[in-house]
Amino acid sequence: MLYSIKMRAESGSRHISGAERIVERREMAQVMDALTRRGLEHPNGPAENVTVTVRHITRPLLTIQALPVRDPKVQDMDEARRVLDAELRALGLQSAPVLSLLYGLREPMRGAVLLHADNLQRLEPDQQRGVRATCMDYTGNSGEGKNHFKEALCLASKVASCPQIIGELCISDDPDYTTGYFASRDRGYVRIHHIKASGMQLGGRIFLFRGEPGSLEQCMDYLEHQPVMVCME
Ligand code: WAQ
Ligand code: MG
Ligand code: MG
Ligand code: MG
Repeated sequence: MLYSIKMRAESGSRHISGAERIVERREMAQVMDALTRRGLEHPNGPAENVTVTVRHITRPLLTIQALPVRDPKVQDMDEARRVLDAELRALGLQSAPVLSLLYGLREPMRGAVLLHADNLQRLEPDQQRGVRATCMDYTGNSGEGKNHFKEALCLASKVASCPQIIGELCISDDPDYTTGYFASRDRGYVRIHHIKASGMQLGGRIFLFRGEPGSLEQCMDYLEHQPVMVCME
């Protein structure tokens, strides 16, 4: 029997941090404790409340491979911009409007912008919240500490496996974490150092949607509810 355990930490209405695991019954107490501590001790805190939710998983699990990782040399924000430009243009997108949306996200969102790749319309039902990619974990996760890279690779691998998502852009909302990424099935997970200046509260994600109009529901259902285990091998 498997359980989804999700943690979110808030201060008033401000989102501070979130994390999740998929675990067996015997691991539950220890994982709940670790996630609760993480919510309380987050650098964007202090958190006023931490909510931990446990849900029995009923849908069949999907197991996927982690995206291959690329780590191009990027030494400043100009070079980061050029890498982002090139990745977006390779998808047939104009990069300027997408990047100004990404860098213009000033209100902290819990989820991502879901952006139609061709008409650049925002598709999230709730633009303040955004769309969450949840219900994923690594096979054999030891749960040791917070690792931005590993957690992002898990999320990005799930998101890239969604048939209607052609790419993802991410900037951490942690002020001192200045490495972000672009990810897609074709290009893999492209780490982008210096995606933002150190000390900036700025952060956010954009999922790029391309699909039949009727497939939007399916896409959001997959991102939010399909349990996915990610293999590192
Ligand atoms: N689903 C969708 N969007 C999310 C989710 C989620 N589960 N979690 C966070 N977001 C959005 C939200 O708007 C956050 O403000 C933003 O993404 C950034 O989230 O290779 O730490 O958790 O070293 O701050 C990248 C690692 C780390 C790069 C990303 O994101 C590397 C990170 P954060
Ligand atoms: Mg977060
Ligand atoms: Mg996170
Ligand atoms: Mg964060």
